[in-house]
Amino acid sequence: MKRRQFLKGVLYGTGGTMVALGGFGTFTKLAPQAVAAAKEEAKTVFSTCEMCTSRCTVAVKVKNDKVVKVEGNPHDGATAGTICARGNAGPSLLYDPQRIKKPMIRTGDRGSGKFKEVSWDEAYAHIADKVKTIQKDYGAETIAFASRVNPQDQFFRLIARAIGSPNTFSHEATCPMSRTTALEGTFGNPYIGADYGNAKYIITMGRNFFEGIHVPMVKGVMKAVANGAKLVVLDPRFSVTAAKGEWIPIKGATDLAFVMALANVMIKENLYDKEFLDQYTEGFDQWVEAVKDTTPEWAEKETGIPKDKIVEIARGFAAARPNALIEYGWRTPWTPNDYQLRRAIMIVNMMIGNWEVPGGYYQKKGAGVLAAFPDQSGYAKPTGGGFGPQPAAPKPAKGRIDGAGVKGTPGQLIPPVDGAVGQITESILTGKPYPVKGWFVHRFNPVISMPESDRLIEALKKLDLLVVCDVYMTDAAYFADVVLPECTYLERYEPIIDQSGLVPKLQLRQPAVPLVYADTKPGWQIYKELGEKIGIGDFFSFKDMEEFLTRQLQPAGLTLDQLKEKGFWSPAGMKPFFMRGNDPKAPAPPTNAPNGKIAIFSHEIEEAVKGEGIPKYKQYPQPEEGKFRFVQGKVAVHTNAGTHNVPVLNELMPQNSLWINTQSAAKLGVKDGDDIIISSGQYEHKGKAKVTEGIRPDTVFAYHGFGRISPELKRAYNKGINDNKLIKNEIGESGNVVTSTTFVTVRKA
Ligand SMILES: Nc1nc2c(c(=O)[nH]1)N[C@H]1C(S)=C(S)[C@@H](COP(=O)(O)OP(=O)(O)OC[C@H]3O[C@@H](n4cnc5c(=O)[nH]c(N)nc54)[C@H](O)[C@@H]3O)O[C@H]1N2
Ligand SMILES: Nc1nc2c(c(=O)[nH]1)N[C@H]1C(S)=C(S)[C@@H](COP(=O)(O)OP(=O)(O)OC[C@H]3O[C@@H](n4cnc5c(=O)[nH]c(N)nc54)[C@H](O)[C@@H]3O)O[C@H]1N2
Ligand code: SF4
Ligand SMILES: [Mo]
Repeated sequence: MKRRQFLKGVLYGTGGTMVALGGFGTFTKLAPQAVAAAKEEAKTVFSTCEMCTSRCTVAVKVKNDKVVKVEGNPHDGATAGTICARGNAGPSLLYDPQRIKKPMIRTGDRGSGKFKEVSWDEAYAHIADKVKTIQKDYGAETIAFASRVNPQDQFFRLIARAIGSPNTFSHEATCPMSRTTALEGTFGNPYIGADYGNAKYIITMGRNFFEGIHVPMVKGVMKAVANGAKLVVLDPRFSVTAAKGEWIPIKGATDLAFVMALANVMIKENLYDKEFLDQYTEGFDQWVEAVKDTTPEWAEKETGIPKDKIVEIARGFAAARPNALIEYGWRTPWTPNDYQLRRAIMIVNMMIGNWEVPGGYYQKKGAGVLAAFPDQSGYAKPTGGGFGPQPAAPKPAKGRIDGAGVKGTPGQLIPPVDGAVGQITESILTGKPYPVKGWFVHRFNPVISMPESDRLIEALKKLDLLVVCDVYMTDAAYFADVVLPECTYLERYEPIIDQSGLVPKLQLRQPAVPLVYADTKPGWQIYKELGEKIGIGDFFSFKDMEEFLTRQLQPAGLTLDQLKEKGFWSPAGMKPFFMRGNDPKAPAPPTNAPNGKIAIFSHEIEEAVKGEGIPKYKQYPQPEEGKFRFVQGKVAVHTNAGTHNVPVLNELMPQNSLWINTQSAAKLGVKDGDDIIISSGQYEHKGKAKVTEGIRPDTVFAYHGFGRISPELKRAYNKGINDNKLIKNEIGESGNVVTSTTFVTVRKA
């Protein structure tokens, strides 16, 4: 098999993937079931994957109430019926005997690992009791709620609303928050997508499409590359994406200098779309002023990229206008002011007018957006809420601990639906602005996912109540008072998932099989029953998910049975809708930003922090001799900190190692595979070295999510490096964590 085909199979797993993966000896364990299924007809249940939050559509093959295989959904053009290796591993999670099977209450000290199994009723009663005590002694606002964004958030967050806590958080500060802040400040909303498939020139700053997988995006970028698009990859290390394009090993934390130099060249050489800027944007003059001195010569010193290369990229990018894009990033917490990098990226994008045209950026086409276009509005199907009438919620007695969303203050940069989740640790430990006493955690593993694991654990030990709902006894669950076992995504319904892009798309998650472990429950049921026990049951005014989903679909004129047919709904016959299409003069409303113009100068950001309305370069330190910048990223066969204990994925990759450049390693006397100690000064971690040419000499890299702390994750426990043990808990300017500014030293163990 050619290397390219092989990699394609391994990374993107199709029906044919099993063959490729069989080479690892891992999936052969599933083979007897798969063979049996092939002989006798398996039924197909169309649903949505949750092995990561890309949430691809899937076809689940079920035989005698057993999942025998998960495949891509052949009806879905966006994935072309493919899924990745992790999506394939769904059954391995479903049938893992190490899943938590019953609710548990802690019996020993926090971190002692001593728990007893209890009934759901006992678990709810214990939580309700503690909630009431905290409410009485300290106020409901001292109970924080944090989850990884998921369709069941509406049930989880309803507990907070109904008891009167404003402190709800998502994981987003660890992930795309700077991008969200940038998009809101520029376009008035973050629901902006990119049409990779039709792009002729793609520049990506770190965004690693082929390891940080989202199948429709992977398909788009592969299509573009296959059609001859240029792919320029700026990354301090040689990622799989870099291997598919031109690798530019940029110095970490300097990307903004590169982007501002592109703008400088494009303005000097008149390589931008003046008409577009006049018609659709405001504040370009201020940008011209901001980049007048950010020359390629200057940027070469900052970024380490030769000036001629910067000029070449600027010209190549502009020549492909408007069907070209600088990728806006996904995990975007490189530096404290990362949001200004994302702003600058979008400004340079707008300089070539790549807005609402093929190969450019676009407003996602949900029902609300389509409704404004008479020739498209027929395709719009607005969904509704699933709850019945709601009682009035108590007004929180205090504001949020992170000041998110407060106008006229720096907190305005922090999207309040997500919040600066790093502030929870700080408020527990410092009591500022007021202490956090209770913490509910759903589908989120802060101990591994948030910086400074040791400090976070210290904080968890101070809580009066920690409730964790997960499918495993994770590193966070290990310190909890009460652990609630959710069933997996293959066993439950969830609210409608809106995945609209250039066309509307409503996805369904539905149970493929009955509960594997009878004492696990879906999240919606857990929070409904807990709400009833706490005395806020009136808020959960729906009987079950069939009723909830039916209410959601009713305004759209759709039924649950219709969604079950293919697992999703998209309007038949609708073509990808670009508001401007190929007509550069189209009088389309481009954005819902204030003033109806794309905000190159952002009044909102200026209102939050004076002087920041236009991005300006901030220089961050570079590592001195003997130190390395520590960066991290995704690997194709694992998800964040979520899959390292899933049997087949653990077998594929049980641990990580620290990438270190060949010359740097030689100076330290470190050889490939050596045991090493990595030190941040404050914290140390043991690990193994991977000596490679594929990284800058001043940088080291580790795949994220390893080095697990909970001994109950029996396969993943203590294997590899937990990056967040080494990184400080710093809250960036838009509420983001900061993961690319830590310096470490490395020595032989
Ligand atoms: N297989 C797989 N797919 C996933 C996930 C997964 O865990 N596994 N997770 C999903 C999620 S939640 C997300 S957010 C996306 C993330 O997908 P991506 O945004 O692509 O994120 P990462 O892989 O974290 O980071 C990509 C690269 O950033 C580089 N980098 C670090 N610092 C800098 C810097 O200062 N400048 C530049 N230019 N580069 C830098 C790193 O070396 C790394 O190679 O992937 C999603 N898809
Ligand atoms: N230093 C550093 N830190 C990082 C990153 C990095 O690259 N470097 N990556 C960051 C990124 S991009 C992200 S998105 C975050 C991700 O971090 P998290 O938001 O914590 O997400 P995951 O690790 O994907 O999954 C969290 C938990 O969900 C559980 N889970 C899985 N399925 C279910 C389910 O059906 N129900 C329930 N209740 N639980 C379930 C998993 O077992 C896991 O414990 O981490 C971030 N942290
Ligand atoms: S990218 Fe892979 S793991 Fe993530 S939702 Fe899609 S198939 Fe599932
Ligand atoms: Mo993420």
